[in-house]
Amino acid sequence: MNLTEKILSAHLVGGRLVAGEEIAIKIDQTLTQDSTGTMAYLQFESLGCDKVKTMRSVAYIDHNTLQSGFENADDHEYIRTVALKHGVYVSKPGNGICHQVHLERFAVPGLTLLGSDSHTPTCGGMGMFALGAGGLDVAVAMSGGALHLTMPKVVKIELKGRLVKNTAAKDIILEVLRRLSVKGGVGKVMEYTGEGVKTLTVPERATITNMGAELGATTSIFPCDEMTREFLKAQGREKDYRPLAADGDAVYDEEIIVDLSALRPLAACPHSPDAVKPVSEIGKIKVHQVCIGSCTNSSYSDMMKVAAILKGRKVHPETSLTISPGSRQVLAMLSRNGALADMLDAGARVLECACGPCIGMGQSPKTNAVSVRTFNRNFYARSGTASASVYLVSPETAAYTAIYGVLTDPSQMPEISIEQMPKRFAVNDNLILRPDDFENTEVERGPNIKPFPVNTAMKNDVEGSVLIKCEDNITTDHIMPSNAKLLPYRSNIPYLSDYCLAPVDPDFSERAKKNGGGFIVAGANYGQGSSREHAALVPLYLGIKGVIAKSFARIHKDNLINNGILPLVFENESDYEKIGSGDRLKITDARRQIESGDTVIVENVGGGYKFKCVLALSERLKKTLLSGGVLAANAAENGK
Ligand code: MIC
Ligand code: SF4
Repeated sequence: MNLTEKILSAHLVGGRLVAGEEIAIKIDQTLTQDSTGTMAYLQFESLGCDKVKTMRSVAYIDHNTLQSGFENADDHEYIRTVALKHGVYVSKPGNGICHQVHLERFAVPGLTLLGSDSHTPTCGGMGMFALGAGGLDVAVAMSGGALHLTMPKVVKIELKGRLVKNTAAKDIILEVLRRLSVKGGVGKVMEYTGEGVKTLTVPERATITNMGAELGATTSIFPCDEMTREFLKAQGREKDYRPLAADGDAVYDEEIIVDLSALRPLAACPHSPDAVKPVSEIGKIKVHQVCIGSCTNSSYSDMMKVAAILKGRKVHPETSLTISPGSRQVLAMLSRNGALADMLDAGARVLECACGPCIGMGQSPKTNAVSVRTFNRNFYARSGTASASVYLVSPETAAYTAIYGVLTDPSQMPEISIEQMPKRFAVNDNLILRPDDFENTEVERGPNIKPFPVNTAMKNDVEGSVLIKCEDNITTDHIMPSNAKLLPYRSNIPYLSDYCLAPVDPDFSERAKKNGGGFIVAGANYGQGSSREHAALVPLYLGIKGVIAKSFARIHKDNLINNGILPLVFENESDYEKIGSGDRLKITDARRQIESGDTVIVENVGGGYKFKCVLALSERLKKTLLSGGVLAANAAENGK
């Protein structure tokens, strides 16, 4: 068996491990973060479960730590109290980014982890089967329910050789993105093997599994070996170690070979993580801002490399450099060993250990700026400045770029050598609250916590106008933008609804409201990126009945179904060309059509023609969809 099959077979509670079939697996651990967490816990409460049923559930507060008004502080307090009351650990603001902290303190090889954040696969770097999902799926898992998913294909990524001077783990995943694209991983697990694996530390592996999310992959995973033991030991958690690897004769659906020694520093160009080119080919473009951090590249060794490059040098006078260490553990170590002083002396602006600029929480660049970041996403307008051009690179490339003020190829610079793995990390868990210590916590709901919309059972005839026709690769950052102005309203769906699809068409929301809802038409890979369920809840609030696309990203498709919105796929892509914004669509006898097959006939009423869409779902998912989503189905079952 490959490693995926080994872990899945140990967690299987329904179905068979056959690619394309629906399976159900037991979830051992969950994580939430604050911007998806409020919804997840509101939904968890509505499921009526007293204490979480998982081995470990953790609520992180890491995304919106600006607290620019009471709204955000209300969200934090709701999360803290609701989590502790129900047996969930709380990682307080300042403790770090959920994925970095989870890797350090909670990840256990061989277990399953479900997180309400698309980069949950980060812990695959430690041999966990870790998946991102919408808040509702995480709420169900916390209440003891299984996770249902389509059994993915398993891709073997064989790493050969070792990285050469100043080339990094980030360049490995950028190379995979260059080859496979942002849709190349949909329906697949990326399983890393080969002699090159042994040369990579756990944080380096985590950089790779983290950005596997940008491939659209279900998850990515590394074996658990002596490197993993060393990391766990340095975290004081050696007892969690167990060796794990694919069998020598394991079978895979696809195979890819990456020769590490042939890799050179790469960059993802605007506005997509797969628009990858060698840094040397892009050339020495002028750079106004450099941001180092995010859950992709904020580990201790990443920071030590940056500090080593900055030591004794100066940030270019026309460039701003920000650094956000991934966790308080990392920052504390940098402050003790002098690396922090090297960063400050060079002119870096050191930010809080949080997501920060990665989700547009501050540091929006100036008009038409070039911003070079060690992050994982450079989607259009995500930085908060629509005219900015964002490039994604390794910490080495970013640090040299900050010094020279132009995009700089680090392989042309002197070799940096740092201690890759400290013998002992500075473990201090006093920002993690244990639910056992807070048994009698009362849930506090400030005025920012608003009820969320729940759909009703699907009508027999589903009708509406096409409200918008979008291109390929629409991200959830397009559907429901997130930035410093909007993030405080993650628990206020009516407020957010005014901004739905605004980066594509600022009038969309008004049109949807005027029409009393309708359909969204889209190209391929609709809903890629974030797991935010708000990209389904807000359209639901606006009366969206269905999305007709060439294809969908996994998490967003699940979120649509969970909320009773039809995710239809054009059977013939030529029908995408024919359809126009404003066309009136009708699905006659929708319930019967969905129940009886895998396709649905849609009538373009004005156009006078019909076309076929694919809706190949399991019986369980069809039932959920027809009931109006998971919570509506639950309420119907309980006779509410
Ligand atoms: C992101 O990187 O886009 C986020 C913000 O972490 C999201 C979650 C969210 O929208 O709150 C994600 O990746 O799932
Ligand atoms: Fe936070 Fe950015 Fe990572 Fe999302 S991708 S979890 S916003 S650091």
